Amino acid sequence: TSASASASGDTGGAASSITAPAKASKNYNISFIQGVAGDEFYISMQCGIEAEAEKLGVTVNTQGPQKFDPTLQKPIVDSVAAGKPDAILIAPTDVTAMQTPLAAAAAAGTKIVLVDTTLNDPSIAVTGIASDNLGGGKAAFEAIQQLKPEGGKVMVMSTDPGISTVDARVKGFEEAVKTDSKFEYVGVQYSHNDPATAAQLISAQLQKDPDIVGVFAANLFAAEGTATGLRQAGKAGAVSVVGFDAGPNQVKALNEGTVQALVAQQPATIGQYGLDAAVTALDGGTVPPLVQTGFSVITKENVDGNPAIYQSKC
Ligand code: T6T
Repeated sequence: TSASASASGDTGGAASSITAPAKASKNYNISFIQGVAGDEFYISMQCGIEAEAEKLGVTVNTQGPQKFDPTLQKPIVDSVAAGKPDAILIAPTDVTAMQTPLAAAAAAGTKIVLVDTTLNDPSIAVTGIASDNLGGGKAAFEAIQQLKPEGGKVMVMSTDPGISTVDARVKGFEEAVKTDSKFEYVGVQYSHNDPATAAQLISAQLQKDPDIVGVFAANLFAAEGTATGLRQAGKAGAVSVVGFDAGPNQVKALNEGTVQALVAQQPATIGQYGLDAAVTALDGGTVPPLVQTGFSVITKENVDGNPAIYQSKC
């Protein structure tokens, strides 16, 4: 069934992989700037990048802001760019706010590779590598349909507007809900990537709509807070939750029955392809402008030992 283990197939014209070069022609100096530090999605991506860097013989330095916030990420970009690295792999925290700093770094000769999130104008970058986020949002709704075949009210817990990944997931979910008249969409809440805020927002929404049957939590921290809020409201298990991402906390919530399904991305692969793209471009080769990686759906049935679960360290 589609909720047990579906890989995304439709790349909408994007490439689905990047060919790895055998070795870099020299030891390039590459920086990886995460969307936020301490997030298992970006930790797993870092692991993929570092493993590939070792294979190709280049040096990678990783850092990330303390919050998923362009006002904190921009100074990191500016200071990294001032050191004129050969390439920057980055998950921009906002499609608009990160455009100018990254365009400036590109204009100064640093190759930019967008990993996970993108920009309003990604043409300043060598390539952009991301999950099929639109398809992932649709898969999240399909999981809710299976969990609640009788239908009812559903909502989305997102992080912030202006983040390409979660915006695409919300859109994919919303479009899918519209195709099934048994379901009523009560809207999206923005939790600013803060689990405590997500927990507050979910309990407020449950006061307003006590008959909500399903929640799509659009990333790791939205899912964490949604699970907490439902537990506090005594609604854990009664309301079905499908979360994006599969960190240790989400796996715990799945096993406890607070969350029923997880859409797991492939962060290590995104990182690996990002590093491959940077080295290929630095050595004068060409890479596809857009690469889309897949996802899988994890439930209680297939969670044990599932290789798609994110890492907390490499
Ligand atoms: O869902 C991932 C990532 O894809 C998104 O852009 C931001 O949130 C995460 O890092 C999970 O916390």
